[in-house]
Amino acid sequence: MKTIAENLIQKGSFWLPRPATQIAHDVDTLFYTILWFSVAIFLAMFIIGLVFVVKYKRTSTNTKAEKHVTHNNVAEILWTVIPLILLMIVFWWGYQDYLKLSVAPPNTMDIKVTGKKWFWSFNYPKEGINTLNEFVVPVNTPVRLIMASEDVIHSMFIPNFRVKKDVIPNRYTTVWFEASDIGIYQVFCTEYCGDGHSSMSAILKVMSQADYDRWLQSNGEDTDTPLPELGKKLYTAKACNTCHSIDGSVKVGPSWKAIYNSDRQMADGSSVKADDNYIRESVVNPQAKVVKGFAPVMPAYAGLLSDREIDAIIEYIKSLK
Ligand code: HEC
Ligand SMILES: [Cu+2]
Repeated sequence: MKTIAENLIQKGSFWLPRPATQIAHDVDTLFYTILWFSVAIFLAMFIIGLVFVVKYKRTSTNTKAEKHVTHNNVAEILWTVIPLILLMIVFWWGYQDYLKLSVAPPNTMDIKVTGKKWFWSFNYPKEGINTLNEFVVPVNTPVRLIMASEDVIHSMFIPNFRVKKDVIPNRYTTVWFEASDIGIYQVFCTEYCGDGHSSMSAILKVMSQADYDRWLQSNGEDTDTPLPELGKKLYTAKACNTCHSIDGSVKVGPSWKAIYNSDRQMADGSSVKADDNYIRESVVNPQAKVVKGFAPVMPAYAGLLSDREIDAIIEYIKSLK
């Protein structure tokens, strides 16, 4: 299974990350054709220019430089028609690839995607599985993402697949892909969406059909990792780190350092002990008790984290002394 680093950097070219869908290969072929063609034309023009500068240099002995040409029909038609033909070829070729990228085949597996400041949530409608910042698809299967935003404009970008589409509030946009390589891929948000934009990334795991079925059966849950370790993973995987530090520094939300079992001051003047139930409620329904000095901007994670995952986060917060 190829890692993110291999897919994005090591196994890519100087220009582009490693392609992992058929359409990515098609897009690259067009890109490299235009690139090297442009380089060839640039070099040819440059060399011809140089030759002319030398050949037609005005000197007392060079008589060729005397003739001043103002007009040449044949040359003008050629330098209009040839670039026109080249541009039409590029347009037609690009249009064909664009159609392939835009029109999904009829039998796709659909996943609902929600972009939200600052994480991605994925919903498998048939299986009833919800995941956060990580999703899984089988290899060699056409997959369609039906996407919407709950707040501002975000944008879904999977570099290895060469698919990118804005994710907009109040309407659905879609992208589709068919991964041809098993591996772990990085997903980015490519529309600046506020403070946490740079950490608004997700992971896409492409698995064999058998592994994918096993993942579905375990309901997409990680049941192997011990709780505190899982909690540490979830801290970044579920985007808590975009708003909460673990070193005492204040970000959008309070730091988690040493909050366990401490007395928390609420905005309404009351004081609450940060025990397991308080933490659980803060995650599932953050607006129930809002910490003093902070805006009630934490998204509710109800339905997005399993009980085991919430337990893991509580264990992790306990360990931050
Ligand atoms: C968009 C920013 C944001 C994200 C993402 C976020 N939080 Fe929060 N969180 C806040 C803010 C702001 C507060 C304080 C206001 C409040 O209590 O609602 C808070 C409060 C809390 C508290 C209470 C802390 C205290 O000092 O009493 C806990 C526990 C908590 N969040 C857990 C989490 C967990 C777990 C995650 C990830 C699964 C998470 N948060 C993701 C913004 C965020
Ligand atoms: Cu975003």
